[in-house]
Amino acid sequence: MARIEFGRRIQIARAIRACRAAVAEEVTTAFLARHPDWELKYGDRAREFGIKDAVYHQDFLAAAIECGEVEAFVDYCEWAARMLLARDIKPRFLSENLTQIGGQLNARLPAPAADIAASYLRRGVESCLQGGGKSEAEPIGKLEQLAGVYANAALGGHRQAALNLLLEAVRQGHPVSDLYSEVLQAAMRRIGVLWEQNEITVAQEHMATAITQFVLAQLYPLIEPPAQLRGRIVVTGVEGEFHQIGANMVADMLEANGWDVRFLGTDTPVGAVVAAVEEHQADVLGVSATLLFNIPNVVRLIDAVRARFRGKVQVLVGGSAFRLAPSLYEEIGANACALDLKSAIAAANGLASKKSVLVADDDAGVRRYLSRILEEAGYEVLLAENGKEAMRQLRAHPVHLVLIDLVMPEQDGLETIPMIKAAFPDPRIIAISGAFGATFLRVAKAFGALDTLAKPISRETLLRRVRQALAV
Ligand code: B12
Repeated sequence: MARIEFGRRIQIARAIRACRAAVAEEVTTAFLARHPDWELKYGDRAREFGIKDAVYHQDFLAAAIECGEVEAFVDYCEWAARMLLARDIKPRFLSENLTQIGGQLNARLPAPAADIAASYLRRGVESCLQGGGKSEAEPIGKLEQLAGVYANAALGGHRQAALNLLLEAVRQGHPVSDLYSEVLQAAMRRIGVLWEQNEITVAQEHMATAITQFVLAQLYPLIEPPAQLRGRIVVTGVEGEFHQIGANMVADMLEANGWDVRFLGTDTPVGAVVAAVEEHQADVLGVSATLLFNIPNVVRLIDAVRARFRGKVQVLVGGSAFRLAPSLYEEIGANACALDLKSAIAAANGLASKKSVLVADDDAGVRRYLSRILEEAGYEVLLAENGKEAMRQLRAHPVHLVLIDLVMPEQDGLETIPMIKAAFPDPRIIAISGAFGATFLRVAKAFGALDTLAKPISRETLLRRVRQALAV
């Protein structure tokens, strides 16, 4: 299926959210009428939980559609099937509910939206009927055994013992960053699976989480930040998100890498995050989201940050919500995305070194359009209205990439490209030209342009090709 445009996906997700409560009521009432034994077995909770679950299924459905990733919904259905099975509820009941939700949405949404929802629900039903697959497996690291012992200590409520295990590992020379990812993260994921499989109580999970937060706070003073400052960053979990440990680890490790960090914890309201970014004069905002259905809040936050600071503040997103939606961050206007501790630090460090792009075009409207998109994406933009001015700018500033129009007065692009190549070895060149410029663009490549773009140029294409050119 062709990828549906982001704006359209948001509309479909909104339409689902708008009717999810009514759909949940209908589906649960019909379900209990078909299975009267459920009310006998579970009493009033049958209805209460039925409605809650049906809302939940639709929240994930809407979020997966918004992300444009059917696999994200499949992942959710597999997880839900495993969860229910561990509580003696067969996956066929889940698939029955999903099918009924499909029927209700079909009656309430306009046909194209209903078809999309139906295609996601079909995949979800297939996956849960196959039994829900395996729980998330943690890659086996060298500290795996320690992670197991730590998880047991935390689940047993042995706070001091849990801390001692890690302090001993520090004494043995293990870097704190390895202990964060290979022991604490691995243990928390293991604890998640045990909770999913109904093998531990919610109280045990809460206790283990509290112990891990305590241990993190004891390890933090052992971090020695370098003297040189890389930049200023605010890190927060998005509004609605209660998972905090991942963002906390990222904040600590950024500090260990020379960032001046303000960590806001999690579930921070959009306005408060914007105010904190302003107060801290942050170069970067790091946003954490674990649950897929919190993505709309990430979108709201990024929109607010863009409205207030335009491209001055770069946005780095991360957390499990992005695991199955690798290209989502670009669509929602973030500058980078990372899914684990090491790549989070690498991505933030990458954002710290702003890349500069020179846009040379004689059309003021085109210069404005391209520079707005590039600035919002975090690039520093220089402008020139002909080849001569472009050469002057290149002599005055370090430039990583030149976007150059081929037909310009005074000195055109075809003449300027070989001059740039001869005088400046560094900048990559992307030649741009109007609809009839295909031949010009071919010649531009022969003259040394790395890539070419025919106008009109969409935001997505521009950002993708600029990023590709800068990565060479
Ligand atoms: C502890 C926990 C909770 C605690 C969190 C408390 C706290 N103070 O943090 C509480 C009890 C609040 C909780 C609640 C819920 N939870 Co919970 N929870 C967990 C658990 C066991 C551990 C989370 C954790 O700390 N992981 C370790 C950290 C280090 O990993 P991480 O968050 O992924 O972070 C890393 C990366 O993602 C990345 N990263 C993270 N943030 C950022 C930010 C930036 C900027 C960058 C660049 C990178 C980045 O780097 C981090 C380090 O490598 C997970 C299991 C799991 N697999 O994680 C379930 C889990 C996430 N929870 C789950 C669920 C379902 C829930 C609830 C819906 C349960 C319920 N019915 O109430 C609620 C939802 C609450 C909400 N609205 O947010 C499911 C999610 C399933 C799914 N399909 O989405 C999981 C996977 C458990 C499971 N296996 O079933 N939970």
